Amino acid sequence: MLLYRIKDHLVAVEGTRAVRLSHSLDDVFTAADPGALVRGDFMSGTMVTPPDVSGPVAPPLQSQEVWAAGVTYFRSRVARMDESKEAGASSFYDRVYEEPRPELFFKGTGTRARGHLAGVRIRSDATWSVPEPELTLAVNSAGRIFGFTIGNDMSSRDIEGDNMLYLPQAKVYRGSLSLGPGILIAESLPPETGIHITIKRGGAAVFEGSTTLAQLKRSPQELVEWLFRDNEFPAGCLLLTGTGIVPPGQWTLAHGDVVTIRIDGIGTLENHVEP
Ligand code: DO4
Ligand code: MG
Repeated sequence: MLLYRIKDHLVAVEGTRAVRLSHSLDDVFTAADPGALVRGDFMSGTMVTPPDVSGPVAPPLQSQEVWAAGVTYFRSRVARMDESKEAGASSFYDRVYEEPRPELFFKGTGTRARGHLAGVRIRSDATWSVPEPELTLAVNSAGRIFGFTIGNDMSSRDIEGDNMLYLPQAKVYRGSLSLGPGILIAESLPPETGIHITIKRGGAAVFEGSTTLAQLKRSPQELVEWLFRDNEFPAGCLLLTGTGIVPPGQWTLAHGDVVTIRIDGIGTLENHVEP
């Protein structure tokens, strides 16, 4: 079942049946068993026409914070070590990939998140920018994973590579996050689940990449346990699980590029890079 935020309410879709729910996303993220809440609501709610994902869809969050994990795939470790070589920081990435404690950073709240078919941005002071296609966990206030969506962790590689202390600026800026279109209600996904990205420029593909969840070094549950350690999320949270796809070398995004991320079983998140 997929859950979409449409205007001020939620619509759940399963097969050809679409139902307007009586609960809000905050209700879902704070329920002890969000899946049961949504399924109960789905049985009794009003049928509506299915959401039109050929048009813009609001990001699937309300009061939730959005966090992100990093260097959780070997590909990300290699790319980060390369970009930070000159700053002498490459061993930090190697260590965080191997050590028990993961990299976790705050990415934003609803005010910073963009939805499906909205624009994302590259920083005006960055010269090397990439999208990061990431499986994103929907986690309730008790730390229970109840769903999955698609996240784009837009990143300025030159700024992060220059100095690791610039990470918040490389990662958190206007238009640096997109999410959606819907949340797949499920507690786990098979390891063969594919994550795919295509970037188009002037209508032609200029970068394509794929990975699978089998390449994710840490389990979603492990990442959530670290995130909730000595922390609390009264409205639940969304957690991006890191990227396993990084374009090669100095490849950079440009204004007008269209970034399409597909995750098997969840859907397709598309965003253009704003001028
Ligand atoms: O250390 C920088 C961030 C890593 C990241 O965002 C990722 O691996 O996805
Ligand atoms: Mg990332």
